[in-house]
Amino acid sequence: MHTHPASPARRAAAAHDGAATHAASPALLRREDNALLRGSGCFGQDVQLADACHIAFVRSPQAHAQLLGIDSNAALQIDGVLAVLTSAELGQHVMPAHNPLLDVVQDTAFPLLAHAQVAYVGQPVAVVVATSRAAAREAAGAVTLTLHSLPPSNDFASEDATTRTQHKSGQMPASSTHVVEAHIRSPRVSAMPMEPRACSAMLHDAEANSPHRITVWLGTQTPSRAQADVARVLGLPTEHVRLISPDVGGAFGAKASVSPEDLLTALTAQHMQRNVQWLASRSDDFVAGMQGRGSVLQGCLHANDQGVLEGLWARLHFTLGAWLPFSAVVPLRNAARILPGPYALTHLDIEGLATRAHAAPVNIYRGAGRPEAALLMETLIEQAARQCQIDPVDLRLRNLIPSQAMPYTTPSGEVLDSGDYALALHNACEQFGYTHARNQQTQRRQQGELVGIGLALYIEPCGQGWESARVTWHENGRVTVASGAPAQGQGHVTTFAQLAADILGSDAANVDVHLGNTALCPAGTGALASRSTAIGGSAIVQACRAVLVRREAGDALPITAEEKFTSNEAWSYGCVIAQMRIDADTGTPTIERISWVDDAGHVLQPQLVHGQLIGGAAQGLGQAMMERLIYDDQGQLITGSLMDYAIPRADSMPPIEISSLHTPSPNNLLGAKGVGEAGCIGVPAALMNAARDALSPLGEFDLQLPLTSEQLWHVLSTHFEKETP
Ligand code: SMO
Repeated sequence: MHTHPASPARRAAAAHDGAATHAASPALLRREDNALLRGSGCFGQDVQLADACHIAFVRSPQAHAQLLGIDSNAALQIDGVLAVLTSAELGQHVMPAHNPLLDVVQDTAFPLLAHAQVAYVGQPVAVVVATSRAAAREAAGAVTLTLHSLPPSNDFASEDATTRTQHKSGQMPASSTHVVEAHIRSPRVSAMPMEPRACSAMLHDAEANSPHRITVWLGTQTPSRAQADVARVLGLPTEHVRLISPDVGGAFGAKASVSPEDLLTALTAQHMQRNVQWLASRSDDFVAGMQGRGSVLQGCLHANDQGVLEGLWARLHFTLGAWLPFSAVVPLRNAARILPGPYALTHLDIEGLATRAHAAPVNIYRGAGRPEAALLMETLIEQAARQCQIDPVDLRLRNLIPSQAMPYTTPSGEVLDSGDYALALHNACEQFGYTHARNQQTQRRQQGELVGIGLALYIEPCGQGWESARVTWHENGRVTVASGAPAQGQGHVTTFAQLAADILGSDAANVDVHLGNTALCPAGTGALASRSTAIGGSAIVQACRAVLVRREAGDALPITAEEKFTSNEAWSYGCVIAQMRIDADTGTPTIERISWVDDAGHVLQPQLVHGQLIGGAAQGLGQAMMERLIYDDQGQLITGSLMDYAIPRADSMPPIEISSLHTPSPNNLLGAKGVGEAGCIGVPAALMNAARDALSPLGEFDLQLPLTSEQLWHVLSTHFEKETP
């Protein structure tokens, strides 16, 4: 069944088989898709406000400089330009505070608009207001800044750590039979939602019969927090702001926290007393959108002669941007707390720190620290297996936390709720045909091919805290579900409607779902950290049950119940096995196939879960194979367009086989766990291990992400030069 594509024709056949496994059956139409596929969705650009003016931002061309002057005269001559606003006109407002999960040292609050100095290329310095978007953009280019350059830092010295975290337990062994080390760089990447950021602000008459003074349309994962942020900057009570997150063309963490441009759109509307619209260009998002990853991961793993792990030492260094979005410290916190992944290892010495640089902000990005933990741990595991000369599957089996130990409290205090890690590994091996594949690998190696098999196990904690839901059973029999968790492509409307219908004994077609609108939905936490079904779904269950209880007690329709559901994290996990061939002459890597077992607990909508897995795998593959943002030593982003920054396309995708386990989580009413981030967590680590395994007959190489043909060619040619002096 698992043939190796020896010829292009057979490779095509294999790819076709794989494509067939992508298509889940039978086809379920998502409620969302009819409108979205026919072009009648409402994305940021589709919000059209009467008599609106448009804005564009004058951005800093330098990474670090004193701002001595802003000359708007030429810009103001351009037809249609209404104003050029600086902090002198709009006031010296600051960005909201960061998430208090980790103590953060931040000397000053960061300004919405630069004044006195600039701290990254792309930082907004002034707002150009015009009657058309084209005029605003043209005029932004005509504003001249007088800057006195200062030396930029691509990493503020570590004495200036913005935040630190540590987990220590047990005694690190003084000596072990086997000690392996890894030093891995996880480059910054762009989240690259298909839809760039967009924000529109509409003013309301004070006399109108409405509590709202302003409505803001913003594609955000956290409408309630954005509503509060806008209100604070405008000096309004929160309830005077209506925030609507319309259809959103992808978010991935990059739209989890407000950006200066979002708040400046609302502020400009208030200042001009006009409706205002802003639409980011792809370039705007490259230079000033929130980026992801960007860390250096060092680790040292001790094992005895039986391959039993005896200790893990790790040092994690995340380089954040010039300012901290709300969730900027979350990746560091996650990476440090979830090491050593699914392994029972009690001797830990883990320290992490985050520093800042004169660069665009870094925030959570699909995985948010979990990929970093998996990358470091799984690379070390396979190095240890090679050094111990134990098969990497066997070595893992000797160290995985057993299912009987669940719930399992890790040395860092995390409580893994449920799961059978060895079963995921076993099933993945079976599905991949592991023994057969290793035999084939041996034969191909004898014929001179460089072919590798890489495994990765991963764990995916999926959010804790609360989410809200309001369920109304109307007199006409229809049901309205309003959730605090909005959607950015996940299909929440489909999932939530079916969920409510099942509990109320109704039909999903009778259920209307409201998301992402602070006027229609209860205040919520938002859609992030793979938590919407587990926590947001449980809130819907709770509200539906409350409605049913009152109905059974004889209450007349309509009946409304609003509930919050609070829970601890549910821990998804899985195992990815990847096979990669590396061309010995050119270094070109070919991912031959990926086999994957994921456990997302109880699954409500298998087809939507499948879509999440495939999408995450594509982004994980992108980070592993091609994506990398590069700043030069002047702090200029030299990969600021899709000409210089590669992202995966449909034809980058190898055949992927996926199967699932369904270990329910005891932590929520649905037994559900998260799934959105799994592909970004497991896939890069498996691909890294496949590449290292492919080259292992030649030696142990310090490969880094992305695994470009250039890097692999360089490693190979350096190696062969040494071999043949
Ligand atoms: S990276 Mo996610 O939006 O927590």
